[in-house]
Amino acid sequence: DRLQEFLQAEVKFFARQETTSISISEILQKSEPENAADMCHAELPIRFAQRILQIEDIPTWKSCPELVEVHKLYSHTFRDLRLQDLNFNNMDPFTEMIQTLKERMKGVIPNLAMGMRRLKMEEGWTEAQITEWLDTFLLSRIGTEMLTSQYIACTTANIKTKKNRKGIVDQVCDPASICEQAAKQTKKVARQHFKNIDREPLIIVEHMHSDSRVKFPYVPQYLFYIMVELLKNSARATVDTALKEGGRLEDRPIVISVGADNRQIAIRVHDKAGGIPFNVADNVWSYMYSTATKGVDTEDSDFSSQGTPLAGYGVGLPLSRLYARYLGGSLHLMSMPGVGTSAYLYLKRLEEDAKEQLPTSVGSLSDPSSSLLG
Ligand code: W6P
Repeated sequence: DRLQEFLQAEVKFFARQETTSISISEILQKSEPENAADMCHAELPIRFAQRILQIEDIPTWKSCPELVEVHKLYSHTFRDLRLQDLNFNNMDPFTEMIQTLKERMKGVIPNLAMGMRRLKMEEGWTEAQITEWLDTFLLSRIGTEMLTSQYIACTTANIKTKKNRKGIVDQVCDPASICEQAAKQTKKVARQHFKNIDREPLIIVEHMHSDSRVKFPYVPQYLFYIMVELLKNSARATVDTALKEGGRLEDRPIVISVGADNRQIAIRVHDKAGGIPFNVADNVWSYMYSTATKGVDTEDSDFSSQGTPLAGYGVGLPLSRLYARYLGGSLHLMSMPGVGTSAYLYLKRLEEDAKEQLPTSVGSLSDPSSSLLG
């Protein structure tokens, strides 16, 4: 029908627009509901339209039911965004629409994971193709999730809202404290997983600046997610290795160090779990495996996924790396064969440096040099 045709043209039109990367400093400046709404209103249609075309860019997407489903969710959302006016005299309808679309988008990641599995099996997609496609798609999703979460948080601010918070951003985020919380969470998950056997790994957070702790403006939930994911991997490998090779868990402490200069925060998670086997190393950043489910003992896979909202799809590590990259940071793993593994997380410390890193173009699979946005 005509609305459908109109919307298809709109998708093409919006997908061609440039996205605007937002920095933490802009997020902080625009924390009044009207400003946060403006950002959503301006950015979301562009970003959703680009994802719709990224799906359509897969030649066989229509024969993949999971991709058809994601396409439907994104199209539905794009339509809502285009049909809903933003009226500052009554923001309720807009707020309701944002809340609805946030809810709707929750089913996207399991569908994408299943869809990619199908493309791998039926179309012979390679790991590298899948990783590239999902990195692009999910980096954008982190951004749209951030915008909608920030809007809702700014709109529903109340007395209970912690001071120093602006929406989802903590202006004095304390990385060492987040590391402590993540360690606590990981130990809890380990206890539940290993039942009554005493196999709780020792996790130490080194404080380099105990008197004047490092603080920086950041979204604490992103850092928490990354830290829990890294610690779960280290903890699991530590317990497995201690079982296999003998020795006490206390002799294999997982040590977290927090360092910083004026411009960046650095966090290292160091384990003595024997390193990452070379045949596994290539898969660490794959969405199709997780370090826990990659191995033979899939019955333990719930350990790696517990506490993450993306349970069971092995997306924890690659998604952690995307969260790091999203605001200009990076995540690296270094393995010492036979010894252990160090994860290095770097984050931008200055609010003007911590800027969204968004996908700029969608590389076509059939022609890597072509760009939908070029
Ligand atoms: C390991 C395997 C791994 C993956 C990710 C992070 C840390 C570790 N340690 O042995």
